[in-house]
This record gives sequence, C-alpha cells and structure tokens, in this order.
Amino acid sequence: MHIHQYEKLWLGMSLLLIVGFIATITYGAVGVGVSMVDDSGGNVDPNSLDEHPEFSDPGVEQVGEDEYEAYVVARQFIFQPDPIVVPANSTVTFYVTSADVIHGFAVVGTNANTMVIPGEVAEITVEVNEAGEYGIVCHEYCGDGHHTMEGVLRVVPEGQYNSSDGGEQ
Ligand SMILES: [Cu+2]
Repeated sequence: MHIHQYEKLWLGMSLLLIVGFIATITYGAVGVGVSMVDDSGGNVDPNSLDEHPEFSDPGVEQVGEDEYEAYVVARQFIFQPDPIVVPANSTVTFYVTSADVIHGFAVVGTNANTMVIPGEVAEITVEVNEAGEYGIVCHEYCGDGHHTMEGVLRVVPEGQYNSSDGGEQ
C-alpha cells in the first residue's frame, strides 16, 4: 500500500503531539511536586487538639540546621499561629490541621497549597529564601467569615531570627 509522503508527515506529527501531551501531563503530576490531598501527616482527633503535643500550642520548631517544622491550626476564621515566623534560606515543613470544618491553606507566592480537613494532618514542605511577608489564605468556603480568613508567613533575615519567637510575636 502506498502512503503519501504528506500523510506520513501528518501521522508523524500527530504521534509527536500525543507523546508531547503525555509528557506534559506526566511532568505536571510528578515533576512539579503536585500531590493529592491525603493524610500523609497522620491523623488527629479534631475535638482534642488542646491535648495534642504539637497542635495544643501550634508554632515553629527548629529540627535541623536550616530546617523548621510549623504546626498550624486552621479554625473559623483564623490560622494559629499568626504570624508564622521563620528565618530566610530555610526549609519549612508545614503540618496543618483543622479544628472545625474544611479549610484551605495556601501560602501566596510559594507552592504551598492544600485542603485542610478536620482529623487529618496535611504536610507540605516549602523552601523559603527571601525575607518578606507572604500572605496565607483560606481558599475553601468555611462559613460566613471565610473572606476574612487570612494569615501571614513572616520570613525574617537569618540573623534576626529568634527561635523563641516560636511563630508568635
Ligand atoms: Cu475559608
């Protein structure tokens, strides 16, 4: 069977497109660190956060030379602590849970963006390099004060960080 030269060309180009689409979807799913909401950070009882070793007094802990863990509780209509204070040029792992209903947790300008589900702990790791203030917003409708629910991630220059701030100043 004779296949025309142009037809071969079109077949080749459409195959290339299909491979290209698969590659972009694969990159989007794996390469940029997008993952499904899950309970990778563990489970907690949302009704007894007061007794939880970390969430009863949420804040920032230093766990390595440039590594920090931030425990955050979302509740109608605040994030605790607020502000969350960390030093520049560090890696921060957020553990976020909700005390009441489903909330959102997005640190504007970073790749931190997750749903916050009561009973589950969302875990996200972010590298913060530049000092400055980053807004934190709730992006899941959580009640009539939802539009006021915001927080601040304050990244201070390394030398000015005082670990006793613990996330609250
Ligand atoms: Cu909300």
